[in-house]
Amino acid sequence: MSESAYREMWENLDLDLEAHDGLLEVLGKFYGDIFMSQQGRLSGAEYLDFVLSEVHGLRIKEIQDAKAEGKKIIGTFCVFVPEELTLAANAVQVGLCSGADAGKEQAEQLVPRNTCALIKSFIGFKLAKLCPFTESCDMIVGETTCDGKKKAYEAFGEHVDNLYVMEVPQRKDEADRKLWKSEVLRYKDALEKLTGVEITAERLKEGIRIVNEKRRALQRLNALRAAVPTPISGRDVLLVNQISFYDDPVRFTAKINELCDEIEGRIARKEGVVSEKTPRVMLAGCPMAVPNWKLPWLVESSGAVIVGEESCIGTRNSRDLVDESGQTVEEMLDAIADRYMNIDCACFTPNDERLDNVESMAKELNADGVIQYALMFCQPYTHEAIKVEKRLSGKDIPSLAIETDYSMEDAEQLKTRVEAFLEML
Ligand code: BJ8
Repeated sequence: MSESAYREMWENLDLDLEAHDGLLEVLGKFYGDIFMSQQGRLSGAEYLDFVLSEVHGLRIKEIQDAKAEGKKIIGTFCVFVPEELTLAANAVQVGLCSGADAGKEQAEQLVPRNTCALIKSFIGFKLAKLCPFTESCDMIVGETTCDGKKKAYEAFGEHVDNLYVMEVPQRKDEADRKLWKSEVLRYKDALEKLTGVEITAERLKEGIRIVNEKRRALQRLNALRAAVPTPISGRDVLLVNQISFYDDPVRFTAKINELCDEIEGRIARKEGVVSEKTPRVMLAGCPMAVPNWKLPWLVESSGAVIVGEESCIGTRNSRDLVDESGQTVEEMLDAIADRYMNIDCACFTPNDERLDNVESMAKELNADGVIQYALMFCQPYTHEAIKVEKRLSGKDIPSLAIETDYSMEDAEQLKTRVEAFLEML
C-alpha cells in the first residue's frame, strides 16, 4: 500500500496525523537501535521486523478489510478476555495495552498522576488520537482486575462509546469460579449480540483449537530457551509475545513454529545467540506492552541474556491450554472458565501459585538470576515482589526488584543497578 493510502486510512480513523508521524519516527529509531543492532539474529526474526514495521500499516488495513466483510473488532487490555469466544463469534481480537508515554498530559487530566504507566498510556493513546487499533474497535473490553484499571475504565468509558467491562473475581474459591463462569457466559451473549453470530459447538471448538495452537507454539519457543547457550535473545522473544496480541493468530502460529524449527537447528549445532558463559536472566512481574523495550534492552546491552518472561506478555498468557475434550457448548465454556481461573495475576488473593511458578520457571530455564519488573504505582506486583524475593532467596536464586515507568529518565540509574546485579551473578 502506498504512503498516501496509509495516510488516508489513518485520516479516516480520525488520528492526529502530525502527532502520529512523530510517534512512528521515534519508534522507528528505537526499533533500529534496540533490535536491528543485535548480532546473530535468526532469519525468522524478519517476520517480527515486518510485523512491527507494519503494525499501524498493513495490519490496520487487514482489520479495515475484515470490518468491510462484516467482522467485528474487539480490543482488550488483559489476558482474561477469552479469545476463543471472540474467534467463535467470527470477530478479531487485538490487544490495546500500550507501552509508551504518549498522551501522558491528557491522561493525567482523567486519572491521578500516581497511576501506573500502562493505564496512563492506553488512555493517552486514545485522547491524543494516536492508536489506529483503538479507533477500529467495535467493542473495547475492560476488566475489574487492579483498582487502577477498574477506576480508569469509568473515566475512559466517557471517551469511548463501546466499553464493556468483565468482572474478574479476586479469589479462587468455588463462589468465585461460579461468578467467573457467569461472566464468561455474559461475554458470549454480548459477542453474539454484537456480531449476530451464534456461538455453536463447532465454532467454539475451532476457536479453542486456534488459540491452543498459538499457545503451543509459544510454549515450544519458551522451552527451547532452556538450551545453553540460549538460541534467541530475550528482546526478540518479547517481540514475539507482543506481536501475539496483534497479528492474525493462525499466521502467527505458523511463523513462530517456523522460527522454532530454525532454533532447533541452531541448538543441534550447539550454537547460541550469545556465548554459554553469558549470564542468564529471567524477568518476572508486570506486562511489557509494545513498544516498552526499555528494561530488556538495558539488561541485554549490559552483557546478559534474557531467557524467560514470567508476565502476561510472556508465559502467564501461554502456560495453560483449554481442555479440548468438551463436545457441547456448555462443556467448552466450563473448560474455558477453568483455564482462565488458573491465571496467577497478582490481583488475586491469595496468589501463592505464582511463587511456585516463578521458582519452577527459573529452574527449568537454567536462569542465573531473576529481575522483578514492576511499573511504578502498581500495588499488586510491588506487594508480591517482597514475597517473590523471599521465595527466591530461600532457594538461592539471586533476584533484583526494579520499579520504573516508560520514561528514559532513569535509564542510566537502572543500567548501573542491572550491571551491579550481573556482576554478582
Ligand atoms: S492478568 S497482570 S494483564 S490485570 S501494571 S494495570 S496490575 S497497576 S496489567 Fe494485568 Fe490482566 Fe493481571 Fe495480566 Fe494494574 Fe499493575 Fe498497572 Fe497492571
